[in-house]
Amino acid sequence: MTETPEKPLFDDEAIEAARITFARPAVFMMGAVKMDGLPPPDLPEVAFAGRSNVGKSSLINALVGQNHLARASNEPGRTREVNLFVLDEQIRLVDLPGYGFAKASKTATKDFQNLGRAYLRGRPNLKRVYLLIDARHGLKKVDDEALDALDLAAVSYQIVLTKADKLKPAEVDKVTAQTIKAIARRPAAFPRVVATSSEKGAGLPQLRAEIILACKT
Ligand SMILES: Nc1nc2c(ncn2[C@@H]2O[C@H](COP(=O)(O)OP(=O)(O)OP(=O)(O)O)[C@@H](O)[C@H]2O)c(=O)[nH]1
Ligand SMILES: [Mg+2]
Repeated sequence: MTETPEKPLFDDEAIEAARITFARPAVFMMGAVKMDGLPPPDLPEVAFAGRSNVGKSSLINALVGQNHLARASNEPGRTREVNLFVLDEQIRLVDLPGYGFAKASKTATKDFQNLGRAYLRGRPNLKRVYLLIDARHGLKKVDDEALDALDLAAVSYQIVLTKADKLKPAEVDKVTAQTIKAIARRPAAFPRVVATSSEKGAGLPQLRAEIILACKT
């Protein structure tokens, strides 16, 4: 068996171990509005970033199998703080405010987006950022800007496609391949792209395994 960047390859054991960890209790720890309000960097963290409404909060809920842990909503700009959740007392999952959203007051938007940026640049225990992209839309200009910033800050990130249930499997494969191609030369990008559906569960076992692996390294 060879590993190709298109197909995340984890053996059954890794998938099962990740499933067990994510089935353990996940609790809300805190919402921080300032960098100095964050807890000490004493546990590995993975963060979920991406455009407003792309499905960050929903994905966290789906990964841990709890519908109401992170607040998901139809209303873009729902998550305005850096929200931290602790899984099994060993990994922190971090829900970041979304970008590319213009409806809130300009200053407020700027404030919470700056906080997201500061978090991404300045968190020593941040193991990986999951940059979420709506599978229906693929990478947009505003996403490229986020990727530029992550590359510049040398923060390791991996692209996760969301809402795959809204597309046919062949279309999901096509967007996945296009995305892999688009990030190939980006220095801080992880080469595997995971297509997920928080609604239907597709891709979640692989993503759980990716997160466990990222936290071990
Ligand atoms: N069909 C489908 N809808 C989804 C999926 N994930 C999220 N959604 C919907 O997309 C909308 C936004 O989801 P959220 O999880 O709140 O998005 P967010 O990225 O946290 O948004 P902000 O906090 O505003 O940045 C909600 O109406 C969700 O129900 C999915 O996998 N499939
Ligand atoms: Mg949210």
